[in-house]
Amino acid sequence: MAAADHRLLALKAFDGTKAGVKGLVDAGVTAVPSIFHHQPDHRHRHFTVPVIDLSAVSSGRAAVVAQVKAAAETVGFFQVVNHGVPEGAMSAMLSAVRSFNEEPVDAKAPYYTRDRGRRVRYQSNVDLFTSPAAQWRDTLFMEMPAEPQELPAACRGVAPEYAGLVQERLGRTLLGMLSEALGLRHGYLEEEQRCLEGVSVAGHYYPACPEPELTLGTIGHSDTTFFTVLLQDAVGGLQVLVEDDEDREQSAWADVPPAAGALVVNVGDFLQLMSNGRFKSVEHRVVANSVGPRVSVACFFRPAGAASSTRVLAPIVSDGDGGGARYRSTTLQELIRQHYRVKGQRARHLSARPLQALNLIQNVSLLDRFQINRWSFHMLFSAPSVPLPTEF
Ligand SMILES: O=C(O)CCC(=O)C(=O)O
Repeated sequence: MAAADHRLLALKAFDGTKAGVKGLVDAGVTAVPSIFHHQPDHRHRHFTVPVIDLSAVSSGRAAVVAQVKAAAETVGFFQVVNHGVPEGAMSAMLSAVRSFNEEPVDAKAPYYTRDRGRRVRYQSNVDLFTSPAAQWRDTLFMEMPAEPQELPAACRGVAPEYAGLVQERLGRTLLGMLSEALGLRHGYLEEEQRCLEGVSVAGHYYPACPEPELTLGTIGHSDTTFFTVLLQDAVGGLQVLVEDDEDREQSAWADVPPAAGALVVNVGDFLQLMSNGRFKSVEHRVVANSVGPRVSVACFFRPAGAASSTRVLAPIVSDGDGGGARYRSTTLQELIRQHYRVKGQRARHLSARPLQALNLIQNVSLLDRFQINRWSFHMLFSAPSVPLPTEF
């Protein structure tokens, strides 16, 4: 039997258990199955992702906006403390995701699905059958607002409340500051651009891994969002790709260590495009760990509603140098299609020609594809079009 057929059988067998990576660990695996093997990428550097204290907003708003602006324009990531989301809600959310994942397989199986029409989906690896290598992680994905009966009991009371707090208390404050950082009026991104109206929650569960150097918890990617708010427990493993402006080949992964009470914020692709490249949507990943489980909860802010895929996104400000539009207008649908194309290309090149391809492919971001007046990477990404996932 050809290797590809073997792999497909292994993927189907894994998916058919509906038990995810947690099921493998519970079954006592001591070696990471080959479907999870990734090419190693050990480029690492020290870099301190800024921690911004939002309690200072009332006394010194301009200084806090300046910190948010500096982080959004450079590394694209920052942590916030004193953000208004109570620690009790954060720890309840982490516990709910952990409890759900640690329920018996029979209790979780009804939620295990690849049906993109379902607003609540439990699965291991959304791109299991299209990605060259699977990731050591299971995810419970919940689109908000969700009816209580749609949600697993462990998350029923907790997830909607947590998502609402992140949206109302932190999201609104952040969008106000990001608007001001672009020289726009405070309410612009929320009211004119509707960047706060759609939120979905991904509860990730990363079981302890017997051979962490062979796999990844989450492959390097940027987010198809306006912005993302991430809650992580104390285990660690999140890394951000820090680029060297002088020499992009020197880019390397830097840890985003858990900080007590903090939430991690990152700019997504949509905001990079709308900000005309002033704000950066940066690649990040999660390394696998022999310690675990690790639990994290991402709140993704992206357009909501039935018509969202045809919504057109366009630059709303001049670029930082007073120039015109750096990106062409595009629909959300097209951005997401490209997101998957770039992700697939990158992963395939990495597994074929690791080092040479690493430099070439990792220097290309999704939004390079939409740039105007710059050399386009069209030839590199002229792969056939992929079906459009509704989940990102
Ligand atoms: O688990 C994490 O820390 C990161 C998850 C992530 O990157 C994502 O959900 O897009």
